[in-house]
Amino acid sequence: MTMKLSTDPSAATLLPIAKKEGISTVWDRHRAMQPQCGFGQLGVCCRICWKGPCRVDPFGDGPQRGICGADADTIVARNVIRMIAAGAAGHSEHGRHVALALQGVAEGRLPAYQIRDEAKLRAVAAKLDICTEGQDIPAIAAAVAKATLEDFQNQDHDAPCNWIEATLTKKRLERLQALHVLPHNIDAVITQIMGRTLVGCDADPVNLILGGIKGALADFNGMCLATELSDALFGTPSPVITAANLGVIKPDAVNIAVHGHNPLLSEVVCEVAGQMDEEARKAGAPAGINIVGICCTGNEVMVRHGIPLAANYLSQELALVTGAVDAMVVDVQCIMPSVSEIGACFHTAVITTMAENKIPGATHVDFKEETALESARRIVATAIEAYKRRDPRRVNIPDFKQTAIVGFGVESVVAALATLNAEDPLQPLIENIANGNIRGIALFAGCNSTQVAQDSSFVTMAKKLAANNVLMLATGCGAGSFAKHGLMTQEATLEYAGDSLKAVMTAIGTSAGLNGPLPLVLHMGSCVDNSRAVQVAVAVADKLGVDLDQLPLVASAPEAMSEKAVAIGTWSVALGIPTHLGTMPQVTGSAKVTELLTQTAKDLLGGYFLVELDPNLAADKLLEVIEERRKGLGI
Ligand code: XCC
Repeated sequence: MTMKLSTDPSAATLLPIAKKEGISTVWDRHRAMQPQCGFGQLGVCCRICWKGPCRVDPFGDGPQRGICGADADTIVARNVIRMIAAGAAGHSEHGRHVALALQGVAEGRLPAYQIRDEAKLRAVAAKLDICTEGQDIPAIAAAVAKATLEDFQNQDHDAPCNWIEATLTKKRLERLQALHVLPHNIDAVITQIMGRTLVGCDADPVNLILGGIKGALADFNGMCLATELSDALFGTPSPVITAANLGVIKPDAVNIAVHGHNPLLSEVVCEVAGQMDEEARKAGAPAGINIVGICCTGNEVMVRHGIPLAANYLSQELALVTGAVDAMVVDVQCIMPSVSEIGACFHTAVITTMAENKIPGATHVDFKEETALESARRIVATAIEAYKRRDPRRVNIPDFKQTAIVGFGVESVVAALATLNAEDPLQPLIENIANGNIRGIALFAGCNSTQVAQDSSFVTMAKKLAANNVLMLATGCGAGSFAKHGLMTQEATLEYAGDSLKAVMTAIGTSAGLNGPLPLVLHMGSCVDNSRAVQVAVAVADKLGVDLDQLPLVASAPEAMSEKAVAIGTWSVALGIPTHLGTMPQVTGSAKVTELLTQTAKDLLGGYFLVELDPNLAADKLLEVIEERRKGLGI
């Protein structure tokens, strides 16, 4: 029996075309990979030294220890925390780039950038306890950048990172401090994970997992600073109406897809594209330049500027199969190396931009913040050149796109609520949670995976949770799924929300001037913007005088795939949030590690992993958790 590959209607249109053209996609490669390695799936394959590879026999017949003597518990724990370190490294490096850019702006070295949201910069400074009285904007930016970069440099183990300290509830910080898992320095914590997992180091699975939790919290710290400083530089999201799915690609425009994660490049490309529109028209594209987004770079420019989203992770190759993408500009993370080969089947220029992220066969345009405008001009000019080579007979743009109302940062959620109660904006939200109109809040995050029919688990779970009056937030490719499937619309709220949720969403949306309800799922941004959802939760918890593990709040990554998702899921657990995974985590080869993450964590942290591959059952389980939490609060 063949499994359905994707529930995205664009895939049904484009996969037969890919097949006809002899282009292999992620789904073809998934099929060719079957059966996948059972040892790897269980996490019991160890490749940490060259005496190996070793693997522990899960049935108990063969070897129970690797050559060095490590058992399944040690091997699984080491493997999973190395994934956390990789995820944390990705997000934090992204954060460091943004912090360095802020520093460069403060020093007047980066002509392509400016502080677009001064109020946000001031708010960030206040949050970090930086005195701004009598200081001008460059001075404040310099102080904020300095305090942020300390989180990569501080050598005092007892002094937690500035950002995490400024972000969480007091009770949560105390609880994490007591477990010695508060990070003091992002780089150091990641390095420690790599060091302790070398051959012949930490063999205690509990100690290893605690080290992993610290790494995950370093990931959280990196995300918070990446989100907030990006807002100061590029603007804080506010609700905007846009569109999603491959139908946003235009047949009569020079189409540039921005793909990856870091907004430093895409922001400048968007700006320069506006200036070079006329050149595109002269080259024969009547609609000028059309920027579309893919993955989280797409989410970043979508929530800030309403740039339409063409694809989430699994359909990035299909964007190229439309034959109408003239340039795909990539920065970091989640870029399939196959894109350069597929681009070469068409006229598409696939352009890498980061020195540490190149792809064979792609064109590399080195991107540095100092010369961002020049690089962006080169990229846009390359796209216009490529457009001239486009073969209109090979253009197949699926006629699918959905409206999406996006851009719900903390500030815009609070602003919407303030239209109901200007004095105390959180009060209407809290009241409606307390009286049960909203049963709870679910944060959907994470990727697509070929282990799941694309987008299907997101959509199934969201519809069920909505019917049961759960307020939903989304980021990353989860947000992409909802946008593509029309769940970020007012119509979706009217169609799928339970009666009481619908009434609340309508009251808020109407008073906020949306002429109807809020969209069913609120798009908070990219993967690093999961920190926005935490901020909302912390504000609610503080107001109620409780900690995060008491709130009727759950998280879900129904189609998780990336090491970054492992890091995010783990900090979510560490913050006290029951966290669902809809794909099998590669830890089940160790009963001890599995128990730690799914049960012991509950006592230690209040949060825990809940694994359920069936999205219907997963939604039921999350509803149960929400009710259990409500009971705990006596509401
Ligand atoms: Fe999407 Fe962020 Fe996952 Fe990558 S990791 S597949 S959510 S683009 Ni964040």
